[in-house]
Amino acid sequence: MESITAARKGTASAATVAVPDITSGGQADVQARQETDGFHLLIDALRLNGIDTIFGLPGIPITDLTRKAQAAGLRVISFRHEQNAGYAASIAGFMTGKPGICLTVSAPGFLNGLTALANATTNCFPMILISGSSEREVVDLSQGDYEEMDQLAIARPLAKAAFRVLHAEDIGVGVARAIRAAVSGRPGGVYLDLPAKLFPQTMDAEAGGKSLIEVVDPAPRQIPSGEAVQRALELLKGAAKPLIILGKGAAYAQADADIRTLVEKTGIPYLPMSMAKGLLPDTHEQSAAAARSYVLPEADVVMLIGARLNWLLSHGKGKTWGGKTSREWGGQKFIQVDISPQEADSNVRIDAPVVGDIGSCVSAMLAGIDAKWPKPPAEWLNAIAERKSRNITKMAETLAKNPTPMNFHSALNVVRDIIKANPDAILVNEGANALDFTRSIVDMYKPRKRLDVGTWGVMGIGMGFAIAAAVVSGEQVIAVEGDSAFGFSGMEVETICRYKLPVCVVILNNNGVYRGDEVNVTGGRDPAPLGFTKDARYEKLMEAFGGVGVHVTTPGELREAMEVAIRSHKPTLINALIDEKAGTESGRITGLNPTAKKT
Ligand code: OXT
Ligand code: ADP
Ligand code: MG
Repeated sequence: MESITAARKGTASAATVAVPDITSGGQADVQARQETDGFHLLIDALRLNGIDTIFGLPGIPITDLTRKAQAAGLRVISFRHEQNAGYAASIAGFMTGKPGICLTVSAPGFLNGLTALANATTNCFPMILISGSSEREVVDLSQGDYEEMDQLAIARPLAKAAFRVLHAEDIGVGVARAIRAAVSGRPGGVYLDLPAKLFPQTMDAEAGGKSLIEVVDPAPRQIPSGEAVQRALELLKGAAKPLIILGKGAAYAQADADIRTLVEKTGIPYLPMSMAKGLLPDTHEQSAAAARSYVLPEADVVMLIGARLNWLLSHGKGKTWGGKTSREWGGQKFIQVDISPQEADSNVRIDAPVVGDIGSCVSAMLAGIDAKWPKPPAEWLNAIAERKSRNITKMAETLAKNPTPMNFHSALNVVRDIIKANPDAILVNEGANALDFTRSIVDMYKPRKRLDVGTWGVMGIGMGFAIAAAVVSGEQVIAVEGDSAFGFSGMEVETICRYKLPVCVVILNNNGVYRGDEVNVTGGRDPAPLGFTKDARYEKLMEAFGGVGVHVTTPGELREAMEVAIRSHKPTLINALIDEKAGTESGRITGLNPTAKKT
């Protein structure tokens, strides 16, 4: 804590504290230094703001930064590919509300991290990508520097904000601006460009300490207007078939108790978006998840809390919503609770926007809901209950089957039981069928426990999310992965083993993208584009690094392997063989996949 206290007092930064520098080990470094440098100022600035973990990958010019950060007490999680470190940082941001930090080397490392930064911005996750970069003078004259690239210009359109720091005395301001931009208002990805020359720049330690900023109130509450709240409540009260949709913004807001009270006090059925599952337990009697295709077109007033009317909600119109054609409005009235004032009317008319942070908005609404609040008409609730029970019965019948070979349902029935018995475990999920079946089969019981492909449906989040979830929470992580999805980040099982993380990866292995039974129609020697090596032994990858690998072909074997993994907390990879004919093309979103006319 010395450096934090010192920096707060504006006296000296970590570099001035008389401790041996374990990285260079020389006597010269053991003396009490009067100067500080860019390395130490950056570390101090992060620590001062409560950042305790860096996800990254070392190399020129940030190698020494990773060592010094670790020496200063930060947790440095070193990955095998920057994209995975970036995804880890972004989901750490979602889970904690503090910006997740990803650290990369210049040009190629930066670009590897950039996909994750763009994904963070798209998903409204707070993250800061800090990247070393090459020399401005050389880059700007295109003189061919080592890893030359104008990184700031490239990051700017993909980030919520982007900054470059050229002078050591500006590091405090740069970090403060990055933190504020990442977490205030609608959260997002921020880029911080640090040219190589900045790190060894020295300055007087006392002045350096004083230059740092401890950000006060980084994500200020945004109180909604009374008028907006009143308008929303009136619309909701008058509804015959009201519906609440909870999105990942509601999960992020960490207003769990108030959101639950709002749902329960009003008695309105709710639909959780994928990463909002568990905000209220999926088994809650007001959950309409099992009647999704009934409630969307039938509802007359829909209140969105932290969910956008994007493709995942069919843009609020079309047949999903009861429109006569694929583009027509279904007639619903919408209330939208969101921190972004620009979100309303993005797809259809929003009759009652409530702009503010969800915590403040929900508590303001609760203040206007008393014991006399009318419960939704019984007719509406009964109709939903009937649809739900029909779907749940159908699902139970399917789950009870035990086909050979194992299919998605029989495997996920096991995962469903395991999560029920371990509700604190965090479920990471990606794939197409492996994603869609898991979402509807595996109930979640607690908030922010389901982490998945999000707004972009991006493959590759798997191991990065799993690592961050384990690091941030210390809880058991279960990653349910399609075999294709796993391939995007599979090498990080080494990272999982190196840091001894309690991660159990379950690969639902159907030998390919969507299914594994396609053949090359030409009869040629190359395999079909969607098929993978048959019966690949993914579990050996985990064994190669000292983890536990298990090959299973039945639900019984899967159950036992998962139970052992959870008891032992050891890094485990279970390669679960699934019927290669079981999946459908693109899973539940086949309709988005254009196909050529048959010839
Ligand atoms: O009401 P109805 O009757 O309709 O029923 C619904 C619910 O009511 C019911 N339900 C229940 N019934 C009973 N009990 C309970 N508890 C219950 N709960 C629900 O179930 C149904 C379904 O409910 P759901 O899911 O809520 O409803 P629906 O209609 O599906 O919701 C619509 C959506 C849009 C909200 C939902 O479908 C959704 O969230 N979808 C997300 C889809 C998505 O993002 N997919 C991932 C991308 S696919 C593709 O792009 C892939 N790629 C290309 C690629 C990507 N993505 N990224 C990169 C970097 N490169 C390439 C690739 C390569 S996927 C992929 C790999 C695939 O291969 P894998 O091997 O990894 O995976 P496999 O497919 O397994 O082989
Ligand atoms: P989902 O994919 O679950 O539907 P989206 O990512 O589409 O969710 O929507 C999340 C929404 O939540 C965004 O519009 C974002 O502005 C909003 N949001 C995020 N955090 C907050 C917050 N603390 N308060 C209010 N709105 C928030
Ligand atoms: Mg597959």
